[in-house]
Amino acid sequence: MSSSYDYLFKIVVLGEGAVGKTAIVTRFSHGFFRTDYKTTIGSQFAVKNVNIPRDAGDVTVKLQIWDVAGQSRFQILRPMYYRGSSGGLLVYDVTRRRTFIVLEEWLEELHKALNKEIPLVLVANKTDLPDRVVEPLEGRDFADRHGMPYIESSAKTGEGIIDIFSELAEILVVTREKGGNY
Ligand code: G3D
Ligand code: MG
Repeated sequence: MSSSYDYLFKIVVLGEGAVGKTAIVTRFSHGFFRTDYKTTIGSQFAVKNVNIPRDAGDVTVKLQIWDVAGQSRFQILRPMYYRGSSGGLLVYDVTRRRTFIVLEEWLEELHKALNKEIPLVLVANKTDLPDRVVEPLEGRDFADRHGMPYIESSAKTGEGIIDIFSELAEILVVTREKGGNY
């Protein structure tokens, strides 16, 4: 694993319990996933580099991905994990409407903790399952209203998983290049 990089970003993964947050991060990080020493209070992180193509050559982005526990009993601790994050994933399960409905609450919790908005990607997960109830149009509409990209994924088949992280890394690099302070 390369230790050199051009940018380092902390990413938080948000969404209800069992939407597939851990499965997405595990799939993306291919075994580099590890359990944090704070596992007992429900958080893990993974580290992975992503290369962003640029005219002057690839830019290497190191992502430190925090997989925060979704259960409500951890709610009081989550703001601590949000601190210092540059971007995030907002994940729902397309087979459970409730996980889509509560997205606004996740956004609110994040913004309250950070006192600012950060780039996010909306992730519609479990698209491999036949019993889908939240349609692509609904997800796209939510993403458009909040100015974030919409990506469909399956941690099971791998669909969309790389796209999620390269899209977010690209946005973060562009923001940083423009002089943003994320
Ligand atoms: P969480 O971290 O958001 O709480 P997990 O969710 O990653 O633990 O996933 C919850 C359950 O959903 C797991 O099932 C996991 O295997 C499954 N899952 C996650 N992503 C997908 C997906 O894209 N497709 C399908 N079919 N299943 C998925 P178990 O049974 O292990 O609890
Ligand atoms: Mg999990």
